[in-house]
Amino acid sequence: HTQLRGDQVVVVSNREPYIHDRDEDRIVIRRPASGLVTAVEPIMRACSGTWIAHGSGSADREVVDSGDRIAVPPGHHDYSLRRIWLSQEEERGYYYGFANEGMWPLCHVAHVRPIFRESDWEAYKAVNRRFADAVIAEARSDDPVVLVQDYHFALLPAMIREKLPQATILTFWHIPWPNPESFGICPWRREILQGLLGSTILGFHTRFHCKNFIETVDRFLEARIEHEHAIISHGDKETLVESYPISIEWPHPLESSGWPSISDCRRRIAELLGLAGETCLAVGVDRFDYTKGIVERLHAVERLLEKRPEWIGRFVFVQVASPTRSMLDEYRDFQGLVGRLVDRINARFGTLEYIPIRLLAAHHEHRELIELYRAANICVVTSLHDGMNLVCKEFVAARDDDQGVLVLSRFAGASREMREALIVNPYHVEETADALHQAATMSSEEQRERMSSLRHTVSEFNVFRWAGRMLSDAARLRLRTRVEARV
Ligand code: ADQ
Repeated sequence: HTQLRGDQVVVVSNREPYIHDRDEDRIVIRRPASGLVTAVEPIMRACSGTWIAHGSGSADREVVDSGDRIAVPPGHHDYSLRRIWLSQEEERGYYYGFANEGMWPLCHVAHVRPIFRESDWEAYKAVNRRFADAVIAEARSDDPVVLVQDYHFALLPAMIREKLPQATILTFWHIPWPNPESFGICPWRREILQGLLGSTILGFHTRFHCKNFIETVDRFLEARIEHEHAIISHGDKETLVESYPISIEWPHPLESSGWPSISDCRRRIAELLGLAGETCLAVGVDRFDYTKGIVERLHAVERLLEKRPEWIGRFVFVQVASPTRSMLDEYRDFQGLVGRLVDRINARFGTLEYIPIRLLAAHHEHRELIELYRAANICVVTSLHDGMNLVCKEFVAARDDDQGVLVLSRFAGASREMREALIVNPYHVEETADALHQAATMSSEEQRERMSSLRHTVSEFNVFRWAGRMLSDAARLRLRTRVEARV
């Protein structure tokens, strides 16, 4: 990040990296289950700057100073977190409404119909305006570097650009971008595209999403597109559309303090879940979201037990799912549906001693997830559509023994890089069930070959590389703007 030394970096995201909650007379600090925070926090720790986010914890207001700021991480104080307070109404319209009932299903094309309410759109615009005002108030110069995160803030880049024309605005879209036909159903498609084109750089995880975005602009806006360099000119402004596959920290921050041995992890998890000695353990870790393919993977487990009864009593699948967006019917209904499906499969194949599927519907600490990843024989990621997916990378990072098999959906951005996984179409139950069997019977040599190659990829293309590439592109464009201004 040295190329931006001396420049001010401001991050905007909906979710905060640290949440302060009141637990009777104590304040507890939580880290949210979010791929975005996992990915962006290391940059902020390295650059020290300001992170602007929605203050959502019950004790958040008690710990900030009069500027609504707090130095984080707790005990380290590397950068400053500025909290924006949203009313319930704002949160309902902007976050639950437009962002999560409109944009999220719109971009994931996961057969959940997006809902577009005029009132949600109004709230979305108003909240984007509030965050833009906060960025402008934080700016100490006319050209800060602003990192805008995700689909909650599609309008923010143009709003910032209007007041700070010299700012370098890097917008990263953490979810997929659909094709023009799919995106075109959004009533405010033009406003959203124009908002995003306020960015200096617009990043997606894959080239495929970049291509979809460029085609969407081509279809709905008057813009000049230089296909060769992926540059869109709209008005007098240029936006570079580029792919930056996100990743995780490597080495893992918990690794330095020494991980418990694989056999200890295995013993503890076996004890916790009452597993028999020879059990093949498969795990899934997700937010409890309908795009993650949890139902499809349960069907695959059921099919495995049905077509290969030798696994009954010896194959256990653990699904860790942290409840998310539970305010929305779609999410509550989905949690209910998964619960009923698990009960049905367990009733069909389970006995007093054997429970084939364990659903742990709760947020887990990172070290608990590491323990589970290290205890598992198989990690199952079957997203129906996923920008990237970090769980598969976390699993690989946790396996310094070069063992364990990854079953990965071809519809997760990660499948483009992680070729040595067993790649499946999650909609194809038979294929996924067969992949589970293949994983469960894979020789230790083959596991080692695949896993060491995956580990090489993730260690090489880690989150520092993601941030580094984006920031060095930003530095290059800043330099060019300065040179051009002099001419
Ligand atoms: P998410 O949809 O949140 O992220 P993902 O990339 O898998 O998906 O990240 C989830 C994170 O939450 C992981 O770090 C995981 O460990 C953690 N997590 C999940 N379940 C948990 C639980 N029960 N308890 C504790 N932690 C849990 C969005 C996009 C992705 C993209 C990321 C980053 O949807 O496609 O990879 O942003 O860009």
